[in-house]
Amino acid sequence: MRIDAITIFPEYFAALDISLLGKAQENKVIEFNAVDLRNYTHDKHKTVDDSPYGGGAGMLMKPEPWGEALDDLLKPDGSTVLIVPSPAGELFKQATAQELAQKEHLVFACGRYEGIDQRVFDWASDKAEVRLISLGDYVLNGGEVAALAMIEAIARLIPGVIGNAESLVEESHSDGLLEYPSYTKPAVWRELEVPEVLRGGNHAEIAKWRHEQSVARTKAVRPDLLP
Ligand code: JDQ
Repeated sequence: MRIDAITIFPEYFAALDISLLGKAQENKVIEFNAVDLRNYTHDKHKTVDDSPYGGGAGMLMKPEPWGEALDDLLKPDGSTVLIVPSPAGELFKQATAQELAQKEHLVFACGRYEGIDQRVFDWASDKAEVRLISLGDYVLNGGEVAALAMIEAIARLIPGVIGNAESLVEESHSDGLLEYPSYTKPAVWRELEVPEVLRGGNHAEIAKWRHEQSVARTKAVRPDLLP
């Protein structure tokens, strides 16, 4: 998979060179590229913002640099998915990550200020699949942090990115419940004991206990996830 991110802050994406995603890039399993939007400006001050028509506080990103960047990056065969992090988008879910992990080419359009001129997406919509996606119901300062979270959630589903493929199999069996509590050594730490059932070797009992813990936790903090 190839992933491009258009941004005025390409430094954010240095995080993708670390750990599992860094290894996946070295192994050519994913190719990642942060593109500086200011490279597509032509004035001395590399201007990317302007005031909004209709008034209102704050600035918007002007369309011309976005148009030139997308002219460069969108595949001519229409196979690119253009992802626009936005508080006004559909909610990003694990199912969204699974769907996007099947694609050949993703471009993230990371806005700043109050967002990007709407015509950029109207224009792109017959050259790419355009998806406005929200990371959650809170407001960030720009699209970069949301893009990083989405890229990590998507990339770890690509075969060869996660060392332990068993982790993914287990996740897919968790039925949309929250994780059960986990423990490692020592068996007693600061007078707190690891639950007895996990220390015996009864795997059926352990699976039953973990499922009950998952259901109880989900009921307590995320009842919306239960049927
Ligand atoms: C941008 C902003 C006021 C946008 C500019 C570009 N889930 C999620 N929260 N926030 C974002 C995504 C997000 C994404 C891109 C962004 C926020 N802002 C700031 C400020 C109104 C709209």
